[in-house]
Amino acid sequence: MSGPTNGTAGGAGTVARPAAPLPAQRSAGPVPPRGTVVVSSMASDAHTWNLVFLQLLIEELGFEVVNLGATVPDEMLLAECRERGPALLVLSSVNGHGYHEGLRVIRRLRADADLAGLPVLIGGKLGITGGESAEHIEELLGAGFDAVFDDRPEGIAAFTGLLGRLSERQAHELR
Ligand code: B12
Repeated sequence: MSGPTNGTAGGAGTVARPAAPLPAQRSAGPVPPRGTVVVSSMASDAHTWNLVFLQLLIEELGFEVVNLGATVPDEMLLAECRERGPALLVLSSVNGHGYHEGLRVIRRLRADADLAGLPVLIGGKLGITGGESAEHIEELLGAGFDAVFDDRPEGIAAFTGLLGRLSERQAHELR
């Protein structure tokens, strides 16, 4: 059989569909953003789709997102946070160094007079063995993270629930 089938507008594989508005477009109106969230990886991590995923998810929840991208050196991360004064910093790591890098970065953030009170979350594949150990998660929390999201299916729901309840003011009250 030749010729276009239903919905086919052009050559092979080109399918025309009515443009459905994205959820964010549907609610586009004079709704002020709920605050700025900085999303970042840490110095060793070259993965990027985790960051794109987080940006879209957090924007969907009504926040403005500044995505610093992959392999962000500590100094740059701290400088960006100082300059932008976000409501929240979300760190993502999937390459297996997240536990070690997370500890280093949160200690630097908490030692910085300007950033000691910034709410900071971390998540992803934080170790090399799948689920991170309870001891490591406790250590990350003890070093200053406000929440740690291990790579489990319920992690995204918990993260979304937490951000869904936050306004900028509430984010500052996390600590
Ligand atoms: C694509 C890819 C790469 C590409 C990345 C390209 C790019 N532009 O991003 C390249 C080839 C560069 C790469 C390199 C490496 N990779 Co790689 N990579 C992958 C792969 C196949 C897909 C990752 C991806 O894009 N997923 C899609 C995104 C949307 O999902 P995600 O990253 O899994 O993130 C999800 C969750 O982790 C979670 N999440 C992430 N961050 C956060 C943060 C918060 C707050 C929350 C709530 C949730 C959350 O939400 C996301 C959506 O569900 C995975 C294997 C896999 N199938 O997952 C390996 C994988 C991540 N890579 C791995 C490794 C080991 C490496 C290397 C070290 C390999 C090497 N020896 O060189 C290097 C590291 C380079 C570096 N310096 O970081 C391992 C990590 C092992 C671990 N942590 O246990 C994986 C899991 C493969 C494996 N099974 O061994 N990689």
